[in-house]
Amino acid sequence: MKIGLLAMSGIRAHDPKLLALGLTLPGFVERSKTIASLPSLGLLYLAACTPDGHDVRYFEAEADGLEPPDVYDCDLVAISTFSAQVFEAYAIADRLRQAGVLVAMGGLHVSVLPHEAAHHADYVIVGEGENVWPAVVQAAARRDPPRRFRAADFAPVDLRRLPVPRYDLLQSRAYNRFTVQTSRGCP
Ligand code: B12
Repeated sequence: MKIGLLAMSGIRAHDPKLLALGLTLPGFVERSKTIASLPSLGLLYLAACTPDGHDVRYFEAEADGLEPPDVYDCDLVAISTFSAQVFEAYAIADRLRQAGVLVAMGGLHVSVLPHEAAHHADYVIVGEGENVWPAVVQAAARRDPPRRFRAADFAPVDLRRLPVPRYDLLQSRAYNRFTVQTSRGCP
């Protein structure tokens, strides 16, 4: 399968009432061009945990709310989103599914509101993705009907055994920094 990993890039935090008052936060927006150029560590971990035999690519949806056209070449697209970008992520997921692309969604927001995400994704993942992801890929390869996956039903993630995130997938974009992970809190 062709698997696309789609991160929601750019800063979306905004308050319509403050914007209407003229509080456009130019300094924050300028600074955000730097801080928002971090790649999604979660998706790079998933890439590293993808079973062999699949073609994996990393994409970013910019703050214009549009997805890169190449994601439509994928059989499965995994979207990671926080709450700030979740409605854009759902809109992208809806368009992808309409085009016949399978969509998996995970991350903090989706983990808290999986029933909401289930309206927009074929496969909704609750919790840490690494040990669940191979099962999601298998389900997509079989084109299984929509379902929810819970990390709690799989072996707990052992940080000492995690592979190195697939930073090598980030070739086309000039990132100024990369994140690394030293510990995890309560799953
Ligand atoms: C790094 C970081 C950033 C980076 C993000 C870089 C990026 N491209 O991902 C930057 C600096 C850009 C950023 C910005 C913001 N952030 Co921030 N950030 C973090 C931070 C410190 C670490 C995130 C991380 O990398 N975690 C490690 C990875 C491995 O974990 P993960 O992403 O959760 O992924 C795992 C699972 O969730 C799951 N998973 C995730 N996605 C998917 C998808 C699929 C398909 C599957 C199967 C599984 C899966 O599997 C992964 C591996 O286990 C967290 C705090 C934290 N400790 O998590 C806050 C945090 C995520 N940020 C937060 C916030 C509020 C923001 C901002 C809105 C702040 C602001 N006011 O502007 C902005 C929003 C930016 C935007 N695009 O809109 C909140 C989010 C709260 C929420 N409910 O959404 C957090 C939790 C901090 C907090 N407690 O307030 N942030």
